[in-house]
Amino acid sequence: MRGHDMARYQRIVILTGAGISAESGLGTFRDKDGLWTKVNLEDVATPQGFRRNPGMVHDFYNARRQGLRAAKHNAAHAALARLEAEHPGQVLVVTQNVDNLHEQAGTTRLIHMHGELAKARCTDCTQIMAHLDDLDTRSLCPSCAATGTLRPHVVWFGEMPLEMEAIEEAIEACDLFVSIGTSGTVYPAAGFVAAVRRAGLAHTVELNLEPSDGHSLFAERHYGPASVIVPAFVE
Ligand code: BV8
Repeated sequence: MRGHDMARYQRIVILTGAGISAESGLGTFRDKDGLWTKVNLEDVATPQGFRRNPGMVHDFYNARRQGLRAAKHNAAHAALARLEAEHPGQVLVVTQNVDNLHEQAGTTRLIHMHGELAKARCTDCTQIMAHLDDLDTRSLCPSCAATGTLRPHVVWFGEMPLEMEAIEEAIEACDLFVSIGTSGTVYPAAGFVAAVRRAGLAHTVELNLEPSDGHSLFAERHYGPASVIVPAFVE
């Protein structure tokens, strides 16, 4: 693939999914061996599952926090951080990932629409706090006089993703939309490319290991490992 003349674009929105972190050793969700083939998502990634069995949900996220503590960003995250450095204020990364590999690579204009594994939130007062240590059912909120308990600061199925207004605004105004390492199965993120097309302003690109569910909606597509195709695309 030839590199793109990225100088043509002034408002770049990049949507990332689990595939960008796969080569950093963090499992994806729906691939063969993906997380959702090992656990039932209704049990561990819904508010109902947490109400039924909070201990099991904490175990699931504690194991993923442990993976995160060891994980290093890869060449794809690094390429996006360089892109932002070269186009200050013009690149917004919207990630569905709860890992922290974009910030580790140096990306600063970043929205974590599905929350962050390295944070916890009080079930009572909703205060959000940095928390990369394990959580359990006795983890108390330090800010509401220790009456509330903590939950992972992640968006579960049936909950509203974060910062949707800012995302929708960026999507409607962008002139380049690039989707990286996502299967295009979880809404509302899976609907972003259609929204970009409705706005009619942007070139649309899919970079993934294989065609996603919505691949035919992208004007340009490249397939291969993110660590290879993302640097090739942005440089
Ligand atoms: C909402 C966070 C509104 C925590 C996650 C029909 C029935 C029932 C429900 C729905 C429905 N239609 C829509 C819904 C709603 C639902 C939904 O979309 N369900 C789907 C499954 C049908 N969505 C929601 O509930 C969302 N909220 O709609 O709110 C609302 C609210 C209240 C009341 C009314 C309305 C909330 C969704 C958030 C879910 N949270 N998890 C956690 O991580 O534990 S989702 C989970 O999937 C992950 O977070 C992940 O980010 C997300 C997307 O997955 P991907 O990142 O795409 O990963 P995946 O494994 O699927 O794909 C990986 C891709 O990478 C593959 O294509 C693969 O080929 C590629 N790849 C692999 N290796 C590489 C690679 N690419 C490049 N290089 C490689 N090396």
